[in-house]
Amino acid sequence: MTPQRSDPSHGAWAGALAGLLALATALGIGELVAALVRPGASPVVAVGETVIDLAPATVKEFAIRVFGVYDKPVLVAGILVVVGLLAAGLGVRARRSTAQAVAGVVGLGLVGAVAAASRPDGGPIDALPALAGAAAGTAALLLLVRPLAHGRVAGGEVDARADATVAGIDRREFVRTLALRGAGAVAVAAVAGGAGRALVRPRQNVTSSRTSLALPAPASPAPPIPAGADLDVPGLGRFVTTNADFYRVDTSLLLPQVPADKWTLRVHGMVSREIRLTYEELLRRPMVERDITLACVSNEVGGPYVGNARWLGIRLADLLREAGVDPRADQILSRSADGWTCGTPTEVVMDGRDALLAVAMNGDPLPVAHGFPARMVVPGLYGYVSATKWVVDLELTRFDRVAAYWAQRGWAEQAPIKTMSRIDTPRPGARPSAGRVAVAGVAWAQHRGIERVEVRVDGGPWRRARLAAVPSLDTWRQWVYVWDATPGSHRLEARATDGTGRTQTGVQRPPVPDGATGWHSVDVDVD
Ligand SMILES: Nc1nc2c(c(=O)[nH]1)N[C@H]1C(S)=C(S)[C@@H](COP(=O)(O)O)O[C@H]1N2
Ligand SMILES: [Mo]
Repeated sequence: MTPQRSDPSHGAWAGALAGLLALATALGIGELVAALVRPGASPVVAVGETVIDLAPATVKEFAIRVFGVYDKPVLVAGILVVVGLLAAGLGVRARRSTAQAVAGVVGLGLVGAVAAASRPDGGPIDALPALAGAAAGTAALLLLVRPLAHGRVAGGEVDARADATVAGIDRREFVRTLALRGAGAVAVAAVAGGAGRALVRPRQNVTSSRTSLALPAPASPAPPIPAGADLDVPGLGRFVTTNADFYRVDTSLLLPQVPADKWTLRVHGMVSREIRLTYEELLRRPMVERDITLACVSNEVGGPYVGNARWLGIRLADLLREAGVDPRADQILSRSADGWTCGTPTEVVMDGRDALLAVAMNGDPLPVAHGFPARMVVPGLYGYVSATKWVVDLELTRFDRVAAYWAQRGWAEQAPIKTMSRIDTPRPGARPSAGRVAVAGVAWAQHRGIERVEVRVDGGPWRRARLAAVPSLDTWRQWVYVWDATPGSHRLEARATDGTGRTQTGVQRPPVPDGATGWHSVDVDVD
């Protein structure tokens, strides 16, 4: 039979839909095969993590600032939109040239395959999910567009009526065929994707490993948190950040799931004795418990990426002394289960501060999102140069030999935390009543301590805030200033002075490359 003249728009929509259904099939099969190979080999996860790795520092900073903790869902959604558009385009193309469309699907599959196989924790076999997905996607696309390519339906109503005898039957048959095949594609996608998820969940889940753990009592308990560490000012957070409220920053789309009984830490490189530590051996060591405030270098002035918790762990310095560190090894290159790396100055870890290999956070085994089963915590250094989560490897090396993950991407090699203060209340745009208004917040300069916080109104003289008590130099410190507010618009600013007597600079600088500077300011309208 002769192909009919087609109404291009109708056929195009059907082609685009076919492309999207083929993509859904490919992704579903990809998830299923990834569940069998390695969850991180999921094409979407692998491409997403590759995008994160390739994104320049400024883009990462932008994403964190604009999307905050939702940066990852936004990334995944963005990838799906881009791939969805490509797939729709290939579907449209397939009506004219199935060869070109198939080449496009194979190309997309190869991108996913290369991304998965080249992940730091990946290998050649990780290419399988994307390749299987591409094969399934190709089959689905061919099944769906064959009728379109033959031009039977493309005409839709108009053409069908134009040739009532044949097309009337053809069209109904065509619609039925297409609907059946489309439903088939949806079913394959849903069943395969769902099965993939279901298979991954129990294997991925280290919950039982976490909850069955008995944490040892600390040989060196944390100094008690003094009464008055919490100023109890409404609008001011608690001195201890709960695990649920603690900020999370990392490069992984799929949290590494490392059961405690599978975990080992290798200490090697420029050492005289290599060490391999199991989790059981780790827990048998004398534990130190400390309150330490963690801060992210990406935090804007006034931003939320800082938190304070009680950590339990062993001293990294003890472990390194046992390994016998070569004095020329100025960098501890730590590596996580998912291949992220972090360079910490050996000197800082060895200088007597409470640099920990931590297993617990606020009395619970580390939450998976915060590094279960073990992570590093070093008071005084930004997280990206000190706080490796899911840590499995410590290599003693030199800064002039290896650059860690963020150092390769334009962030500073070394990054001590900058003295910072934040106004938590009143909030920007608040409308307090005239009279006594509590201006309160937190300030931090880990391991140097906060000696003074000052507040000024409308650029006037700096006034001292009252400081809360703290258990050590390694935590943030709450502060409050009682302001006699007068009606009208006002600007509040705060600045801190650390234990060495140095005052926070007012020069405004962005987080890249080694942490934001400037004074936090809040504008309010007093009624
Ligand atoms: N494995 C791994 N550890 C990591 C990161 C990461 O991307 N991967 N990010 C670091 C950064 S930039 C910070 S600020 C802290 C944040 O720790 P948190 O998520 O527990 O708050 O973790 C650090 N440890
Ligand atoms: Mo960070």
